[in-house]
Amino acid sequence: MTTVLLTGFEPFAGDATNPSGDAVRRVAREWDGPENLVTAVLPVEFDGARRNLLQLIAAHEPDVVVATGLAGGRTGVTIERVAINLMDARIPDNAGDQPVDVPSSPGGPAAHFATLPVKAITAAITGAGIPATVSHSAGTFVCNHVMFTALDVDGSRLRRAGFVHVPYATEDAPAGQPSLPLADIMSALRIALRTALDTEVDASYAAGTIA
Ligand code: PCA
Repeated sequence: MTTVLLTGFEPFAGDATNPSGDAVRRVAREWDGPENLVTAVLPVEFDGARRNLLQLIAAHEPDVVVATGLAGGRTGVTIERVAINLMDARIPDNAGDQPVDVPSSPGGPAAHFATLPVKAITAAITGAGIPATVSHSAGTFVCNHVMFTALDVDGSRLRRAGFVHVPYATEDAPAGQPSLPLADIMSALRIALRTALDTEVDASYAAGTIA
């Protein structure tokens, strides 16, 4: 049986909610297979999130991992293409840790590319009328750390892993911030899972940026 691990995050930086965790809970409630879906809402803590993720992967041996988090200020869903081996926290995490210029994995490679079909996922979400783009930076906070950790795992079963950043949910967005309805964020995550499961070879089209 194919197993997929989908994660979101708890709220952080003073926000009352985090649309990634809220959407993941909803996707879990409505999942009707046929694959086995495991979901978790991770703490926004460098150490805690890494530990949780590694435990989940060891316990459930997923074939596919899709981690998600909030990127407040972005206008659409962004499919991350690369995780870098660097923690540089502008604010403390929810445990009070603020690593600066510390590698996610000492001695590891400088970066990992997502092994999800990022362009096929982006095209499928856009095709459903939800704004989505490929992103070339997952930042240097806990989300990038989790993405790097997932891609750094020496998992015999793990076939594909990556990260999806979502914007604020319209229901909870701070004034003036771009957002999407939580229902659209949830649909985007469902499409990302389905595409990651069903697409063998990624799409190829220009999705780069000049700067
Ligand atoms: N977003 C943060 C961490 C948790 C979350 O939802 C990030 O982008 O690193």
